[in-house]
Amino acid sequence: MGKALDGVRILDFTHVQSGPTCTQLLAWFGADVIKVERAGAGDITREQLRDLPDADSLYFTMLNGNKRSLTLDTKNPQGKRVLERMIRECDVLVENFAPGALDRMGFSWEHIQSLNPRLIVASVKGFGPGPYEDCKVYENVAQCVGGAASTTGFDDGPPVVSGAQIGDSGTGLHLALGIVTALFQRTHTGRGQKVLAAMQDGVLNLCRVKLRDQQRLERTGVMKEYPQFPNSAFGDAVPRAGNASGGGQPGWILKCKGWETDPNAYIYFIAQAPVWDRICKLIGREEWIDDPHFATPSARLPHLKDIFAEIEHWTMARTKFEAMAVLNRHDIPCGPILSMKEIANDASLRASGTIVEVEHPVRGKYLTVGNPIKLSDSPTEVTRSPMLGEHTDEVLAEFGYSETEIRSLRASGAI
Ligand code: CAO
Repeated sequence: MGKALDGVRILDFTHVQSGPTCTQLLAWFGADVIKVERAGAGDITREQLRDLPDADSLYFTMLNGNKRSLTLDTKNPQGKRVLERMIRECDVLVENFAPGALDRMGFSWEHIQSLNPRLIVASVKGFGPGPYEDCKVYENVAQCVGGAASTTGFDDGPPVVSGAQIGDSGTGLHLALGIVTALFQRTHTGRGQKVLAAMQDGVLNLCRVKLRDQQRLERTGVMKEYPQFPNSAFGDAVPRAGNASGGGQPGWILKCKGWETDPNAYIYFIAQAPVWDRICKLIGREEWIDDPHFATPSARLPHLKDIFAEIEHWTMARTKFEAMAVLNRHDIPCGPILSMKEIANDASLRASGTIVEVEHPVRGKYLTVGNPIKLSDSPTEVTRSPMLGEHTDEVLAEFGYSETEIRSLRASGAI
């Protein structure tokens, strides 16, 4: 079966996490992703957080599957000529260098356009245009400047960053959408274009409910679904909301059996309005169904702490999986807090291809995430990450270089 992006050739100058997530997604959809790395060095993550002495790290292998690796020194005069030839024949160039690096290499937008006006040039940067546009940015910086950190954590503690890599992988997702959209537009216009995904913008896009709440707060001075209500005062900016549910359905994380020794023996419980009567019956508080202090969602808001404390008596008598089974029978939305160990061993995630085991020539078997987006006509087969320069000769041959020319490029230090 063919793949959605069959025939799309991508020149992949990405490194670390944000850009590689984007190009790995495109590779999963069938694009030919040629990862360009410096000989002898490669993507810095190949050697970061190594768990095996001489094997590419899991950091690298889990972000670069389904790609080919070509070594090329783009600051070497002959390397520059190779890059020019590749630009003429590729569809997309993706990069997440520090601001200005592509220009410093001699590949300005104007130069690239003169070589191939159909090329889409896609970039991740920390910030969009403005006072910080020249700054380098990593994941947690993006979470801090995009509104995630100030709104995550508990009210009486400092800002907290999330384990979800919304700055890097989140921006990679945004960029991938920008690229396929630009490819679609090119089918009408015949022209390439620049695609920019700034990490600050990507994080803010994922935090839009907090920008919503900022405006609600400014208008009304209070947000009744936040745990600060009704006992603490609100300031002038959206506060940290602990584990309160962001939407109109109140939720909280509750202890389950074993919480004293297991840090993940908890469940997220949503006191959804349509099933309020079932919740009351289940926890033995049937009188709350008609009690005017508890009967309606707005009446319940000032008592959420007490309500969840009562529900917690019920959850603490069960394991998180027992609680989940019973709650689901009653159609009450909930979610056990799953550890990474539990997720790694989850049979259904493996069966669906969301967690995949692949074989690597140096490190042996390793687990990686598979494509979280399933297309019925474009199935994803996850393959291992490439060794540094594994495909240099193969790729150069496809771009018309003879064996003699490849030997001479190697002698010059260009590849
Ligand atoms: N041949 C020759 N030179 C190459 C090359 C190649 N194949 N690949 C990279 N280089 C050069 C670049 O041209 C650059 O040279 P100059 O500094 O002379 O312009 C140099 O290598 C370093 O590239 P860099 O600036 O991107 O790398 P860094 O380690 O200094 O910064 C990072 C890393 C991530 C902070 C920066 O790239 C960045 O801010 N990127 C944008 C935001 C981003 O994606 N951040 C997420 C990273 S994941 O947490």
